[in-house]
Amino acid sequence: MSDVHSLERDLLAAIANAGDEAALEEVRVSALGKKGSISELLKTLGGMNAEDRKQKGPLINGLRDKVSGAIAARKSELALAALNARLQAERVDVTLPARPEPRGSIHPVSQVLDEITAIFADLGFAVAEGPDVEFDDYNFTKLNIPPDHPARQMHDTFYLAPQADDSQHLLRTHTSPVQVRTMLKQKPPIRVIAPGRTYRVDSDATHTPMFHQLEALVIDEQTNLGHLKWVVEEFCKAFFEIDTVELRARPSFFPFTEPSVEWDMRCDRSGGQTIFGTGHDWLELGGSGMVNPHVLEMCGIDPSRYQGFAFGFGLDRMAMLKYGAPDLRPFFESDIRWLRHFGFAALDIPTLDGGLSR
Ligand code: FA5
Repeated sequence: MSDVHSLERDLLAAIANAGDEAALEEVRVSALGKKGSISELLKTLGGMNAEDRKQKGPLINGLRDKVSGAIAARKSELALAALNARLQAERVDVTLPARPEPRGSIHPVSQVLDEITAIFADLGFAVAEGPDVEFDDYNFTKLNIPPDHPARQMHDTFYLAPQADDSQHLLRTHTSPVQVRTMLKQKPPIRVIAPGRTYRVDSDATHTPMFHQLEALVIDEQTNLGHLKWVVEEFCKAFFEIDTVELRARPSFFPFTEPSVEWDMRCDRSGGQTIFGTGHDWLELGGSGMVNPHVLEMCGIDPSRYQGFAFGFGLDRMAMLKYGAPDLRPFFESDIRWLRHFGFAALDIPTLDGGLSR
């Protein structure tokens, strides 16, 4: 029976050395397959006499059971090892960010523009647009600033070469011509904002040749200065993300509004940082007023029936104030370090419910 014992030793060693399931299967077939070494031994039992069979039967059957058991055990060992190797290879570090940080960012002016649009949409205003290259007539004359009016001097205008028909084009010096465009094509009630690019020959820490304004226009039958104040107040609360604001109205002059009012908002600059809503300082917001009846008339709206208000604020100035940028010029210099510092995450879209600036 030494051949049974040596076969057992050889087979158990081969099973232990099988490095993967394919090698193990080879050992199984060589031992327990149709022509395998153990199957051949089992076949010899039939030709034995009863005495030999009684003696060798349990030995050979025992060998078969032992080898089958060893194969099954090795098989699950190999399966576990394969699984562990796969888990190791496919390991995911869940502490890593899901995707790389986006590399671009939203410019503070675009951010402020989105914030303002969200605020005014909530107040029921539509967004109106006009071109950057504007007619002199819309930028000035229909706003009650005729060709020889001194107010033209204050606008430091970029003029384009005169047209063949002698009409004059210019880069709009304010967003107020969008008032004209809106009134010429839309009948009251009118409730629009017109944010956009504007141009003046001007450059210092708080003035740039290209800048942005936010225009608002409301025309209806009963609209009055109280409504104007309320809208400015609600806008400031939402924009500066504070619960109370205190406004100061200063008399002013614009040819296209009568009376005209400049608005300041209470703030505190004592600590070197601007805190909105409290304190002893005032922050300038911009100009406004009741639309001059003469402008309504020139834009085809009956001033005996309709009246309304308009305001025009500096949008870049508002971005400077809200986000603490001390100088306006870098806004338009495309310095990547400035943009990284003052930019906003691309997917944080400002909404009133979700938060404007987060
Ligand atoms: C106007 O332009 C009027 N159209 C505003 C208005 C509209 C009044 C409707 C009444 C009714 P003003 O020239 O003051 O007004 O300019 C408005 C704002 O634009 C200023 O308060 C300032 O914040 C901003 N601004 C003016 N010039 C520049 C500039 N060069 N760079 C940056 N911001 C400027």
